[in-house]
Amino acid sequence: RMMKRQIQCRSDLGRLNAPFLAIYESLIPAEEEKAKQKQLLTLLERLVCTEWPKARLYLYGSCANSFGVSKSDIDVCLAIEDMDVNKSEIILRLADIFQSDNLQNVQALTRARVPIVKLMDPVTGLSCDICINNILAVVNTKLLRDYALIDARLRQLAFIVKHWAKSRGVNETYQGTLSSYAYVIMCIHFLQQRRPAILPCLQEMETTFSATVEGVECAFFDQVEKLRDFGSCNNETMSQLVWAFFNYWAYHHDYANSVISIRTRNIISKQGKDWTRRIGNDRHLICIEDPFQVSHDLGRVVDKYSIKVLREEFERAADIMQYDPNPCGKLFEPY
Ligand code: 3AT
Ligand code: MG
Repeated sequence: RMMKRQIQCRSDLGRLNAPFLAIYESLIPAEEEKAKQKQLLTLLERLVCTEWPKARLYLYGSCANSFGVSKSDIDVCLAIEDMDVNKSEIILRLADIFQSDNLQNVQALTRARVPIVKLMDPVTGLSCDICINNILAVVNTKLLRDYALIDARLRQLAFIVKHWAKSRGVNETYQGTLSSYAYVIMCIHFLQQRRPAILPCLQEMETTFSATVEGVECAFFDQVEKLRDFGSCNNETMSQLVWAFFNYWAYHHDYANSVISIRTRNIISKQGKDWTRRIGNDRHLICIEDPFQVSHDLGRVVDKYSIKVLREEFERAADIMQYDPNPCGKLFEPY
């Protein structure tokens, strides 16, 4: 199956670049959305500080990693120094505080894998999820944002891939498909693999940023303004990259043996990580190494049914990119 096709890409890809860029542009959030996010964060900071004066709030996820499309919910992390805090108690207390300040749809989800408070702010119209002390997510948000600043094509490709995944119903972790975070890591890895490379490996360069979070050492080069020319030897366009991305995941990735790793800028072996068999619920059917929690496979949510769905969608997308006269229409067709 892997070698099913070793074909050349279509010759008219150049003509498809403008339509893909237009879709990308249409998904970018307006400046006023950023202002609303700030406004809500300021309100939440004021409320939280009355109870925990030393606490800090951080935006993370797509509202802060630059991969957020317009009208996304925002993700907020409450950082409280005191390490033996009981997260459920804090979540319940936060819900009380927010409820008495007229925030709407306040829900405390204390039994979720990551306990959160959900709310909707009627003034800005924004919905948000607040978690406690999830600092690794704040740090991986910074890593993704820094990668996006190196070459504009990462953000363009990731917007198209996320938009495709949402349209096709394969961005639902509770149904065994991949998170947005996993898709962005796949895009970074893909651009590290182009020849000449479009992205470097920030974790293999000199350390200019480091943080130890929950015993995990997170270190990488973050002076990305010095890397603005990094990808300039490669002049592949968006449509070529979209074509090649789907072609890779449809027909070239070795699902049986390979793990993609942006930490090492390489494809590494499942054997080396002992990800060759099912352990508990981790089946390792598509292996995507988390850049910091290296024992975490971001593909662990995928099961024997959803892997089929996912691979068929990659093949569908690759075939549309290869043969369809109007791929932009077909690619994002609701499933
Ligand atoms: P959307 O635009 O909301 O779809 P997002 O970038 O906010 O995309 P997610 O909602 O999937 O992405 O996740 C929110 C953040 O949580 C992104 C990342 O910083 C962190 N995160 C998500 N999944 C994981 C994971 N498995 N391991 C570590 N961090 C994760
Ligand atoms: Mg999100």
